[in-house]
Formats: sequence, C-alpha cells, structure tokens
Amino acid sequence: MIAIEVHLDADTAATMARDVRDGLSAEPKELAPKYFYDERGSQLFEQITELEEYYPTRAERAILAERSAEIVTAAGAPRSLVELGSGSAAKTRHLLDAMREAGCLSTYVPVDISEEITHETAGLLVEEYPGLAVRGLVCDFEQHLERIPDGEGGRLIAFLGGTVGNLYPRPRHDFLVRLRDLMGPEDRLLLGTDLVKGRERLEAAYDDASGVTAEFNKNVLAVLNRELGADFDLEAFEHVARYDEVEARMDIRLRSLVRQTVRIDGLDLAVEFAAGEEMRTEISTKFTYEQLARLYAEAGLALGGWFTDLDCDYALSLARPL
Ligand code: SAH
Ligand code: AVI
Repeated sequence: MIAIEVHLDADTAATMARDVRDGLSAEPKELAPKYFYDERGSQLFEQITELEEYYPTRAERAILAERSAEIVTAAGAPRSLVELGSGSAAKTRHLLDAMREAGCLSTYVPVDISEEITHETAGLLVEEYPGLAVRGLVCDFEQHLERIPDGEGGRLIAFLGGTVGNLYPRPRHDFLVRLRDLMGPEDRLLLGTDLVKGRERLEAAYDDASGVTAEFNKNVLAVLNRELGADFDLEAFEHVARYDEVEARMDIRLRSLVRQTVRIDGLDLAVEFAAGEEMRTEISTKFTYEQLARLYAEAGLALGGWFTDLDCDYALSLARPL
C-alpha cells in the first residue's frame, strides 16, 4: 500500500521566493541547501554517494549493514520507520530488513522535499517488502514536521546521511526540540552524523576530482532559473569547498568568475556579483560524541546507543526523549 501526501503548495513557492530574496540581499549572499534537490539534484546527490572521495555514505552503510539488528532491538522493535530526508533510501534497506527479521515491520514513512525521488522510492519499496505500508510525505521537514503520522507500537525516526549537519546551530536546535516534542516515550531517534577529521579528506570529499559535487552545487542555479525565471549563467560560477576548523564545518560556496548582474524576473530583482564574490550554498557540520551528547541534552533528548564504523569517520546515535 502506498499513500503519499504532497505538501508543496503556494506557500512553498512563496517561501522559496522569500528565502531567495533574503539570501541574495544578505552579506555575504546565501542560498538554502534544500533547493539543490530537484530531480537532477537528487540524481547528482546519488552520484556523489558513489564517489571514491565521499566516504560518509560508505561509512554509514557499513554501520547499518553490521549493526541494524542491534539498533532495532535497542530501539524496542518499533513498528514504524519514519525517515527524514529519505532520498533513495538506499541504506535504509538494512534497517527495514532488520525490522522484518524482528517481525515488527509494518509501516515506512519517507519524508522528503523531492517529489520525484519519494514516489520512486515508495514504488520500489512496496515491491521489495510485500505487505509494507508506505505513507510518504513530500514536504519541508523544517516546516511540516508535525504532519508525520502517529505510530502505534513505537516509531524509529531515522535522519541519516549527515543531513542534520546542513542545518545552522539555531535551526538545528529548534528542529531537535520540535522532533522531541512529537516523540512519544516509545519513539527513538536514529541520527547519522559525520565526525570531525582532518581538512584534507574533508575538502576532497566535497571537491571531487570528477567534478560531480561542483555540478551538484551549481544545480541550485538551474533550479532558480527554472522556478524563479532567473538568468544565472552556470559557467560564470565556480565551486568552492573549504573546511572551517573553528566552526567544524565544510563551507560550500559558488564564486562569481566575473562581475555580473543576474536578473530574477519572478522576484523582479537584479542582483550584482563582483568578480570573485562568493555566495554560500551549504554548510556541512562535523560532530564529536561530546558535542552530540550536549546537543541532545539541550533539546530534551538522551543519547543512548553510539555506533561508528571501524575508522570512526561517522556515527549513528540513538536517542530517546528525556
Ligand atoms: N538520506 C539519504 C539522502 C541524503 S541527501 C542518504 O543518506 O543518502 C538529503 C536528502 O534530504 C535529499 O533527499 C533532500 O531532498 C532531502 N532534504 C533536504 N532538505 C530538506 C528539507 N528541508 N525537507 C525535506 N527534505 C529535505
Ligand atoms: C545531504 N548532505 C548530508 C550532504 C553533505 O555531505 O553535507 C550534501 C552534500 N553536499 C556536497 N556533497 C554532499
């Protein structure tokens, strides 16, 4: 059974228009990473996950392949798996398999802003897991978290891939608090986070030799061209990925190669870029155990399980409401 609710409406379009206007009027200019993920952006992200340099997906997959049974037991054999930013749910199969083997699997709730990939993923999963109910939500998880269906028999709320690292500290805290508020005593949060490590590996992971990440980054300009009638020339920008050691995060930008004016007809706006001017398109924060324990406590959550890959590059943590 598949039921997918789509909450992308006039409000979403208005939010995008406001976000882009505010972001391009700010100093330095900035765009929100959620706008990467149109159909092409989701495909490009899938290609990123296969890059030699991009270790987080491999590391998370290794943990899930090894430890999903343990995670499902520690989470109390929940009947529902809710997944925020589910995308292709490629690694999620390990959790679904473990839930099926534990005899508790009933419902999967993918929550993603990208409509195409959510439909595709739901279609594949009902074929692969006969009897599974898929109740998808196409929405912005920062805005529509409360639309996630209640789950009888406990929910495992998975937020994988390190996507929580793409949120700034304040919205991240607010997001965790809202998540905590909608969790019942039996629900558990499974959070995937990339861990702090040396600059060289990080910068290579976000600036791969084959240029896929650069194309992913520039895709946000193609989204604005289509959705807001902008005239960004993708060739007139270059991809920049630097590790900010003070903030422990990758800082990903697009640098204007020339002095240029970009028109955004849908906003009735002309935006000036100086030659060399950088516009931030994403941050990707890296964490430590201590920091995560603190972030959870500040949001009213308690860190329970901690699962890492052999090299301690990446962690999955299991948290419960305090
Ligand atoms: N969980 C997958 C995909 C990670 S990519 C993995 O680990 O490989 C990030 C995913 O989050 C994309 O599918 C994107 O569409 C989704 N996403 C990003 N921002 C979002 C938002 N604000 N609301 C809902 N989904 C979002
Ligand atoms: C989805 N998110 C966790 C990815 C990351 O690693 O921050 C997005 C990404 N950006 C560039 N490469 C991958």
